[in-house]
Amino acid sequence: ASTIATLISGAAYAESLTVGFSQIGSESGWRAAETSVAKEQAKQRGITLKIADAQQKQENQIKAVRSFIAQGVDAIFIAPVVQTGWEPVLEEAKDAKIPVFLLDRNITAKDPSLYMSVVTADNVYEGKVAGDWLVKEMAGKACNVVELQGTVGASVALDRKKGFSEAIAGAPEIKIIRTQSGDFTRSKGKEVMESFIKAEDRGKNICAVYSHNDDMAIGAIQAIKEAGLKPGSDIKVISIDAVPDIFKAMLAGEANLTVELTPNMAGPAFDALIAYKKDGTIPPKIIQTESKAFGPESAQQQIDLKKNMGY
Ligand code: GYE
Repeated sequence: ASTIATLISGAAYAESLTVGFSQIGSESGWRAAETSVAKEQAKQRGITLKIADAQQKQENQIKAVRSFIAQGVDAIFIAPVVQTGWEPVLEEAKDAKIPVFLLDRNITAKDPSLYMSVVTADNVYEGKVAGDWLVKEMAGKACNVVELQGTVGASVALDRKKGFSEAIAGAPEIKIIRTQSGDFTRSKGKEVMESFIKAEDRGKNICAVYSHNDDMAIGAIQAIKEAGLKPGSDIKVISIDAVPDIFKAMLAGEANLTVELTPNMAGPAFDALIAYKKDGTIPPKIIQTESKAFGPESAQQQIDLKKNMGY
């Protein structure tokens, strides 16, 4: 009975909460899903969620956070587009005693008390999983890799690069021959891949593309096909997120591996916030989500599973 009473009072408490969420934009399928899952998770708990779309700009995010402070929200969620430059506005939130949760990307702040927790995957590990797969797949054969990086200055881009580089460090036959940002979008991924193909003997000198997200990989697949090569075999395609479209590409034999990232970043943050507001429970600094690799053999199952995950 006491559990039920706690649940009810927790739910009743949540109903009085208003959270402001400064979202980056909708550059990828994963991010669009994160936004819809956030709405869904808020609704389930009776929380009022206000979302501001920053259209990829940190200055818009800072404005949104200031406006949430002025509105006196109970908490602020930020998906920080880049990792630096947050201190001043976070000081303002702290002065206003509004707890801040970071979703899916991290920041570099000297004072960790500027935010309560970050809900994120281990992004270095994600890159490592991708690199380990390629090392195993090549089994000692040479492989020239081109890399599509995420948004310049984003923690996830730096981490995913680092993890992959670490994984291939012990395999000198695997080399990153070109690397450039495709800003996490399909169109940029395609454009950058086209330039890689042009520069590398019409793509014949490329053995694999490692993309920091699935959307850029999908753009790259298009570029590979237009160059008359077969993605998935002539050029292997490895990426991160596990959005339904990359599994569709796997079913067509055009992609090889993705590392899953849950779009439910808001749910754990809401739960931590409710516990904190109720009795002062301090959540862990990092609330870490799982990372699992999937290949073509699980593609259909993953497409079915993702149907009710905001995609
Ligand atoms: O992988 C990518 C997105 O920050 C973890 O941002 C997130 C990344 C995600 O746009 O698709």
